[in-house]
Amino acid sequence: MMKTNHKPISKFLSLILRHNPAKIGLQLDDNGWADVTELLSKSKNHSPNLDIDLLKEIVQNNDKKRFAFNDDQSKIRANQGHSVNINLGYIPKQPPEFLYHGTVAKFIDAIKEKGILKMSRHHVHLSQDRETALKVGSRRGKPIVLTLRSGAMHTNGVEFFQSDNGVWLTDHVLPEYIEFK
Ligand code: HQG
Repeated sequence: MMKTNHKPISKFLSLILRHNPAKIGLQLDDNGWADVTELLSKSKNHSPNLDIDLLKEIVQNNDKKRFAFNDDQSKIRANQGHSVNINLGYIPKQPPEFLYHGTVAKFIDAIKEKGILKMSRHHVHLSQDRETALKVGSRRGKPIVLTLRSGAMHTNGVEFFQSDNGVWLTDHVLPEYIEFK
């Protein structure tokens, strides 16, 4: 049997649950949760095929575990990547000695000057391994992977968090912690 292409619906859910719930008249609570029944009914015009079974399949099989249900599956939220202001309740966590950031050549001069900024997201997103950072960078062209001295940052008082799907988050990475070779 051919596997359904979930990508358009996953993109639609990312847009609604991370950036623009008002597009379908939905409200997220302070912690980013949307009511599942409401999400489904309000999505009808935009995504007619979306029903509870498909939603469950997407939550379970999404390549990056972008979404999560609460315990009784009455609510859903995005695990990270929001631009709307919500509190995901992350607890600070000690990062590994090194983390990685995938980017492209055209940003390197600005990063040398200002460090890695969160741009339109709530946090700078960092990867646990080079392979993941390569994929992140490839979204924008020929990838460059920067190695970050996250252990030293943490020792010097910078907070890190880890999202439910394993992405490391921090507020800002100063140039002095980045290896540019
Ligand atoms: C760059 C995807 C100029 C930064 C991915 C990046 C990830 C600067 C871009 C997640 C800069 C921001 C996050 C500075 C940083 N000057 N450019 N000072 N500092 N940049 O998309 O890390 O599919 O907001 O290098 O897989 O690329 O959404 O961040 O190129 O996990 O689930 O500014 O998004 O996951 O881009 O990606 P983004 P990102 P999802």
